[in-house]
Amino acid sequence: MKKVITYGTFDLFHEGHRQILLKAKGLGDYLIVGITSDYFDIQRGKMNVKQSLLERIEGVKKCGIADEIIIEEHAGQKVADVQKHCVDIFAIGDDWHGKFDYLNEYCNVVYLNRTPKISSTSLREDQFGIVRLGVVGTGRIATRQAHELKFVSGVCNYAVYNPNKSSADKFASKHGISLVFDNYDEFLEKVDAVYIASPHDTHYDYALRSLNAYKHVLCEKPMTLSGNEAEHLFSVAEQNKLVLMEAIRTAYAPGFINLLAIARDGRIGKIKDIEAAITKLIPQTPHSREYDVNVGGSFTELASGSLLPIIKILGKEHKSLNFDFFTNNENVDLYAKAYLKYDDAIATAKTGIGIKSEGQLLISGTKGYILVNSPWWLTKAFEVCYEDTTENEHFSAPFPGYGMRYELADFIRNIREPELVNFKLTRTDSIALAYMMENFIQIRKERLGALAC
Ligand code: C2G
Repeated sequence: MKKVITYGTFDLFHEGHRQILLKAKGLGDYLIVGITSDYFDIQRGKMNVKQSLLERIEGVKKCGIADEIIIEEHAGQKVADVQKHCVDIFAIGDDWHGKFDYLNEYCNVVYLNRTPKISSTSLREDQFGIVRLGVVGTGRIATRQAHELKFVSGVCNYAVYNPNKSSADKFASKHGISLVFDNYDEFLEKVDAVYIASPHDTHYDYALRSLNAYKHVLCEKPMTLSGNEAEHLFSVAEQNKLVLMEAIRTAYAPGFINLLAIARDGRIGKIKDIEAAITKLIPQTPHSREYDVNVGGSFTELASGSLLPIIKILGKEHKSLNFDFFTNNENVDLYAKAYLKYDDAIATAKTGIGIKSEGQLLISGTKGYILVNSPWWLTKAFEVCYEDTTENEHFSAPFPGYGMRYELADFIRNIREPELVNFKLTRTDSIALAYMMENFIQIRKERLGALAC
């Protein structure tokens, strides 16, 4: 008996899938279909898959062509599958031409003609339309976002806004965006959603105006510098049935999601201490926004990231929050340390723009600890360590490019499917972070007052 194997995601099973399975089956007597697991798809950068693994299996089963279905869970599995199932032929669509030649060592590799003009991506787009995204701000982060957006389907960079028209023009021509505005209301009329990447102190106003105009909002961190403002934005979003998300890329990264699950599953015992540090030396120039007297400083710049694992693991009900910091002559913090006390745990979050430190994350428990080396906020890999080092475990996950594609994909998914809960960075997480920002700014101000007396 000649055995054939083929693989795919088979999202929203369509005629192209049916045809390829028929052609594959026609090459032999018995067809094995490998269906990618949800996690493997995320790992290999397929972020907009609509159906769950079970639904996708159901789609393949229903067509009645497959003799056996297996799950593809990781890269490199194909070789093992071919050997384990004594496969004679590996078949795949010719969009993969040449990619699987290495399997010729184990079986015959056949690339089959792909059915034109149909794909899961086009079906998803027909079902939901394409979200027209408007970008607010044209700096470094917006540039990264424009690059990352290319990896997310169902969305396009449609318009750009900057009060300084020539900056917007430059950005638009660099990224192929046709609509350019220096008038915010006119800009809002043309888009379905906005991505706000302007200076911190403009976030609230831009976000509020967008939500009032019934536009979904993805806002760079920190979303606001006051708790009340964050609460207000979320209540307007809820009233107008809109998605409002804070863009902290770490919160959406596969490695970080995995890290949270492992930290919570009890293997390192009861978690008693978390230390998280993010520092990034930023040169001070006359107009650098990071050194702005009112809203600049290491804490507003970086603490959304360093506080994230603390609130995600220990929660938002801390008993106390205190700060130590060093400032420059204008009272802008170059380095800050936040100390959080919980009923049964402690934590510190370090940030620096004028003082450098090791950017690691250390989570200490009664049975072991988790160490994520610098730059931990990408969470590409981490180690779970025990007293008996032979039991140490290593985990890794992808963080391609700038990693913003994950938050963008979740944003688009939440717009299309509002019933899906965003557990990665919730409304209460963002509000808690905004109150901590406010708290820090207040203390920094008070210290300046005390020094002046
Ligand atoms: N396909 C096709 N015609 C289409 C669309 C898809 O022939 N119009 C084929 C693809 O070439 C592939 C199969 O259908 O052989 C499954 O496609 P996807 O679900 O898009 O999965 P893919 O990402 O190609 O997975 O390990 C996974 C595999 O390497 C490929």
